[in-house]
Amino acid sequence: MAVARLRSLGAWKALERHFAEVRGVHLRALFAGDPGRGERLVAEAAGLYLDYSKQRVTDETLRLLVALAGECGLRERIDALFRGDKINATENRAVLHVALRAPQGRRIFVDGADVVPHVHAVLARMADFAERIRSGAWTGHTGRRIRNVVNVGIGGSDLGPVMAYEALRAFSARDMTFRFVSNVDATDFAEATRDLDPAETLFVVASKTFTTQETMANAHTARAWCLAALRDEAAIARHFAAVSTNAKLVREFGIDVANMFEMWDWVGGRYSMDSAIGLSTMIAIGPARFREMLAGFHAMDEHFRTAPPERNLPVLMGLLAVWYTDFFGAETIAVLPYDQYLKRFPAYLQQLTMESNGKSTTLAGARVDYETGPIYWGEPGTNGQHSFYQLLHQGTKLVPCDFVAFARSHHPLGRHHDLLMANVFAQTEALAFGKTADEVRADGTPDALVPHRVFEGNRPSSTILAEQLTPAILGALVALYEHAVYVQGVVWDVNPFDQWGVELGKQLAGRIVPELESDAEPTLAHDSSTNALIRRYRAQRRPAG
Ligand code: G6Q
Repeated sequence: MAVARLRSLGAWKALERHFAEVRGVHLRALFAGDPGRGERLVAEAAGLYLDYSKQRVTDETLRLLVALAGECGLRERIDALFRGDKINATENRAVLHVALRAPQGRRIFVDGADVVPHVHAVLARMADFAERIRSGAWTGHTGRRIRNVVNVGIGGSDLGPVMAYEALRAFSARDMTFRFVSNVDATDFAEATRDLDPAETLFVVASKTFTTQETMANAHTARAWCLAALRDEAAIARHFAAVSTNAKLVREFGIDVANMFEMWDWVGGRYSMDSAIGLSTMIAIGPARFREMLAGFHAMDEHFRTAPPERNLPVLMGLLAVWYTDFFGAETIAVLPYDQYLKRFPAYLQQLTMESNGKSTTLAGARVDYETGPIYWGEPGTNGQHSFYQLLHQGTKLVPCDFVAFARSHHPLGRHHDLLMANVFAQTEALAFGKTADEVRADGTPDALVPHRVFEGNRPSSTILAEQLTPAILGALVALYEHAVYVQGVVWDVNPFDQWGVELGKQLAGRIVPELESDAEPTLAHDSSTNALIRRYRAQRRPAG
């Protein structure tokens, strides 16, 4: 029987001993003992500046974490990723999101065929289509130009597109409306389309498999919505495009394959925002900006592939997550973007991180005997400060934080940006250094209140700072997290690229649907709770009388 081996590695054992020595060391002491720490424990790449000096690490911690990565074979695993090896072993697939942003002329092989020319061919087709929509050269069935684009997809076929659209709104065609329908809850479709004119609306049905229940339900509803107004099957060809690997099902749905943009099984859903799944993004920001975004991804890819571990941003961030998860026992990591445009970034990261590393079986099939993927969560600042930051500062849980901020705002209005940035810096400072009882007393605080107003500090954070949120910077930022997740996966010895954990619920729902839809009272053979819930739903779903 396979056995998880991580805890038996020399570097792991050394980290355990080291942790016992440093767990109580306060960031105040680390900074006091090393005046240059704030300028030393930083790294920079692809326009991103990472300050990790406010993390609870010493030089020795970093050395040992890098040694751990070495013992886990990180170098070879990075090479395997970029080579196109079938590192998604449980699905026997290559994992080549890096090929999606490889410049022309790079050669990356899957099963003996260079995939880069295919990537660029699809990008060129997308660019042509996007330009025609944006310029008005492409018209709807009645001859009106397309003003609304609705992306219909879920999971990896939704979260990337919606996050990127929101992030890059400042670069988007402002005379167009972009909406995203994902949930099988009809409210999502109804609210997204209620004020749209079908004659001016294009649906992009984004589904790698073209079988996903939610997306197919929404796509069929979209079709009916379109036909109810336009009353002609021929309209579908003007109002629907598809992104998929499955031409057969796209054709069967009635979408002209001339409007289908291809992707490949070596692109994982949550790693697909710069494949054709990004078609809505490209229509929003235009092909040139889209290419800038890809260049940002690629710059981070190159950094990840070539930089030494101690200066490698994704390696450092991945290892820090391991340090907190497995040694400090931290269960969550907060991602706190101080930019309103990144409001969907935490949700995007939740899929990227948790669907990737929320695993408990090693590649060889053993049950892990250590903690893996932490829970990622967050909200844009400063809103969170007036809500959950209380727990970050004074709660009993250790929550490492990633702050993300930009030197220049797209909206330099009055004092806003200085106020915003003052808050970022203040939060990282308060978390790290806190406020001692003596300092609280010195403010004149009555004795009884002193314990309530003490901030222990020693709460770790990183700050990621960039000049401005541009397409290239967004690309670099997403690639940073993609690769950090890979680093974690390598150490935890899990496959970050499958998602078997989403299957059981799908299967069971498939069995329950007919039980809900049948007219006759079905014979239910679930547990007593599920049976009772189904019965109650059937009894209550029609309004009385
Ligand atoms: C992501 C997952 C998943 C997937 C959705 C949509 O990595 O595989 O979130 O993206 O289930 O799948 P389709 O694109 O096939 O509809």
